[in-house]
Amino acid sequence: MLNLFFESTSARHARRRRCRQYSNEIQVCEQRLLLSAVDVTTSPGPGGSVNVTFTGTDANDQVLLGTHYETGLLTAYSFNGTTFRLNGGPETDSLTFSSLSDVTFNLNGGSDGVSIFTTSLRDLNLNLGSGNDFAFIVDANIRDVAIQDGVDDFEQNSYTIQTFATSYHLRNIEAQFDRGSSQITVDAFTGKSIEIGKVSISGGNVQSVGFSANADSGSQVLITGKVQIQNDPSYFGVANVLLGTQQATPSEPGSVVLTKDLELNAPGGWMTISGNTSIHGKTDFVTTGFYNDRFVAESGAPVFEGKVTISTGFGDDYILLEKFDPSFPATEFHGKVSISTGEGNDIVNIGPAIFEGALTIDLGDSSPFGPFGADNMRLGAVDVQGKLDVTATGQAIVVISPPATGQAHFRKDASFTLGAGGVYINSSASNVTFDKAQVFVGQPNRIQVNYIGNVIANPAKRKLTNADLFTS
Ligand SMILES: [Ca+2]
Ligand SMILES: [Ca+2]
Ligand SMILES: [Ca+2]
Repeated sequence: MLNLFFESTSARHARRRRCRQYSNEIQVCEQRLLLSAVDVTTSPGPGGSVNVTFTGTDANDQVLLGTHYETGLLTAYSFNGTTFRLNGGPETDSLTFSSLSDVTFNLNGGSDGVSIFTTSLRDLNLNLGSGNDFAFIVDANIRDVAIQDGVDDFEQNSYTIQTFATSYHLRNIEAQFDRGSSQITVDAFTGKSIEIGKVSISGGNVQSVGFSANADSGSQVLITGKVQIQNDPSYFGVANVLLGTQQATPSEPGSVVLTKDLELNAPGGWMTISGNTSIHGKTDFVTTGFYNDRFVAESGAPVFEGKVTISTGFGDDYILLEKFDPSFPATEFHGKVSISTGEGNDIVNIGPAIFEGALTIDLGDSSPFGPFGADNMRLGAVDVQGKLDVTATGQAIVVISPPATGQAHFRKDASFTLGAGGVYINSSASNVTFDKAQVFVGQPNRIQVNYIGNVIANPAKRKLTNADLFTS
């Protein structure tokens, strides 16, 4: 029997080496035990191409499909020992094809991985089954990508579409996730672009689904159809969207461009729009559950060309349309903006931002027990060119406080109707301007407007209704 207490140093080291060897062998054994051949069936495709279906087992099937780095041939192979059996034939390490059309992966259980690179396909169907699966699509021209995944509650799946060497185009990405957490990421690198027709993601009884698109310096992600993320409202799944760019040099920013609508509709979620991102259709961020949701546009210079609707329901929600870095220009909203944060103590911070249309903010009801005991809203450097309408049924604190270098400019009527609380114009500089505004404050409660500094207005036209004015 091994005496651990009186073992010599050299004996201890030898034992550790044996243990390491032993555990490595176990790992290798386990890997081999988990592997089995992927069945491959082919059928004729158009123009002499073939359609291929890969059917895996509950092992960890990993398939690379693309131009082989040594032979230059279109090849299916693997780095983890996955083998292939073509149309019931003998097991082989790799298969070559002259040209492919529709390709389907049914990989069943296990942690499966699919990599598609430097090739052209017509339709790609990814059914990766239970387990934590991943797919990489790199520098590949594909017409339609259909994804079906999410079998167990705690599995995590990741789908990544990237460009490094060549700009390319995908017509549609359509994904259905039934359970677990799944993410689709699109990255454009090295000055190349990815153009995608439309993106449609549906979540069932999921933990979360996510979509992100990122472009580095000089690169572009261009999505010419609608981007829609929709989770079944009868469950509790959250949905996330992140659109952003990295800008190595100011002269060559990357860009994420959506030429049509962006829609997120889920029980809960967050949406972050940053960098040089523009959305030319409408933007909808609608959450219907009890989560603390977030809508954030706080860096870079995003542009919202169409109508923006943010509706976040129950929970303490955060709407942050502000910039922490003063060198970032104002976020631009070219259409109407409607923000509704429902029950809970919500935070709405805005500025610098330009609103070319009306800005409507409904802070809903608040609770004395949550953070701050009220809804909190702050308007910094804002240029509101349409009508401003702020309402709250509960307690709300509205602060207008542009920085000394900025302006809060309200060009049309401004209305603040709060159940309780106040509107505080905290500005030591002459930088809060109500052009020709009728500033209506408070109904039914009397609200205090505390002018600390100068408020430029047209006194002949400005009319404050039902308000106490304090000047200090
Ligand atoms: Ca499998
Ligand atoms: Ca899976
Ligand atoms: Ca909420």
